[in-house]
Amino acid sequence: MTAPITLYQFELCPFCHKVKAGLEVKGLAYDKVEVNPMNKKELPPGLPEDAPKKVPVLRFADGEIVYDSTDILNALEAKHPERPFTPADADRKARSDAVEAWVDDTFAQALPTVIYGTWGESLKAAQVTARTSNFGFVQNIGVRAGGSLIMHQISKKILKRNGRGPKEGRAWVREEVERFEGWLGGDDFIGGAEPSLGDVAMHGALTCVRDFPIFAELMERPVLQAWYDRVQARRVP
Ligand SMILES: N[C@@H](CCC(=O)N[C@@H](CS)C(=O)NCC(=O)O)C(=O)O
Repeated sequence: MTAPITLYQFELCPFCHKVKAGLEVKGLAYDKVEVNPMNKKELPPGLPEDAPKKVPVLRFADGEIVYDSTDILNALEAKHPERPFTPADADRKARSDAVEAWVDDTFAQALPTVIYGTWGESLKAAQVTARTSNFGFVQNIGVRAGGSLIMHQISKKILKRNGRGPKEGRAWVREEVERFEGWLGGDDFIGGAEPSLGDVAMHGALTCVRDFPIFAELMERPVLQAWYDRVQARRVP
């Protein structure tokens, strides 16, 4: 059966995983359409002319089309107020919003370096893309090989731009995770007793790398793992 909500995505896009985490914390059913990163022809008609040709894009049950993960999550909260992820407390809300912004501006920027940083990771990325996409044979090979090769180069550039050596992606992500654990303090969630937008964003971003070596490494951290499992338990896939 077709679900009323459709997410247009790349399987290895942290911003798309943020949206999936938001939908699942709210217990909403949705369909996924894997977009070809080379031509993006699967993006839905009705996307505003001036919208960047990027994913995620979400089509809501009422037909409204929203792009940009932060705008999508805010629209989701407005249209589906059940299981809210906006803390009632103003300080908590400010912290949650700051964590969400940090996920976009810093954490998600570091992630390509642990998805495509080594040839082994790039190969894994090609496998994940092949498993989740429904492109034709030739397109599939192009996306897998070409995409991974391009992203491997991009990953090196990101590291350089951030003053890191070519093999320092995992160390960088570990440092960022330490920062997140600090913000969590001893609480169950960034939102306090309930998951907030910040928890949703970080959980989504981490789920994006669950098939990669960095994930197992990070899950050896008791604080992060306990928090990850707590948010996971709130997600209804
Ligand atoms: N600010 C946007 C960022 C979205 C974004 O950068 N998406 C990437 C994939 S992770 C994309 O679609 N890139 C395709 C391109 O730039 O051609 C959001 O939060 O949704």
